[in-house]
Amino acid sequence: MDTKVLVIGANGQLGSVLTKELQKKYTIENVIASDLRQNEEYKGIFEIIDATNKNRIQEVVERYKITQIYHLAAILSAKGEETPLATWDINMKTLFNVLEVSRENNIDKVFFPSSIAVFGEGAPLDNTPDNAYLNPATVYGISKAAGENWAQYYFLRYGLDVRSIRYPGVIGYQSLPGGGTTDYAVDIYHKAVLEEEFECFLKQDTMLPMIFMDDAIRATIELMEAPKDSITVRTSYNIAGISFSPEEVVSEIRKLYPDFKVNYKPDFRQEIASRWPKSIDDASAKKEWGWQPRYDLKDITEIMIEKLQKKYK
Ligand code: AKB
Repeated sequence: MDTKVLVIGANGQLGSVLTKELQKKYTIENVIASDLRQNEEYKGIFEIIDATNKNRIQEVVERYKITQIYHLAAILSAKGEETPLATWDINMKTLFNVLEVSRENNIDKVFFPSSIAVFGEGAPLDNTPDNAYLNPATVYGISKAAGENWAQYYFLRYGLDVRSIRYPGVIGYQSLPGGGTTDYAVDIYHKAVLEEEFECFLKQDTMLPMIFMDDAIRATIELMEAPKDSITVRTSYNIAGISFSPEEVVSEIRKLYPDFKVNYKPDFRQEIASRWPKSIDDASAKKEWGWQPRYDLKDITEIMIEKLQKKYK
């Protein structure tokens, strides 16, 4: 039987890029993109799905005989703090709907993205291991930590093959993030290329784990392709790209834009960032499914600037 993929949250930062990569892999007819709103620019099959509505997910799964679901819809760390209870409801309800529809329809594989936001003060800040203590301080982090455990529960209890990665901040030129604490690391490149001043909501020395979009997408597909019995972590895998602080990105950018100006105005997102790891230990992902990042800060900066220069020309 053909692999038929449903991507929920396909208009988002990761979803919009992942969907195209999945189309390359499985062909355009075998990938169904979905989100709350139609994406006029999208080339391929698109369905409007509000993932809080289980029946709607069921309809699409039945109609296209879906075999894999990537559930990318969620409210992120900074945005989630505006409405904590609504964020919990949305992040959990959508996950339960996906897990239940997947169980009821014998879906082959499910992808659930987790995040470095699952870590809090109880975890070491440097080289944080997969199995560190989880006491997240944002509602987004709490929902991801709970989600990871539910992913494992569905695997152990029902044999549902749910796979998950804890993403660091994702940096790409193709799409914009929305509502995250790591978003500055994308916005800063847009401002540099537009030759505008950048106001940074984190302190200059705030080190956070980040990953280039191409690495993040490749990691996702590699994990989903890995043989089932090579996967021992059924909560979520740490993956690391690189770690850097705002002042380090600024100094890379200034190699190309020497007059680039930045003001540091830390806000509530500084509090969130200061509880997150500075760097991640991803030894299990490397050992079990061969994960290896390819891009460092210099590569990322060169590619971001080159691509955004073309975009804004
Ligand atoms: C956020 O900043 O909330 C996200 C994440 C690290 O999960 N980018």
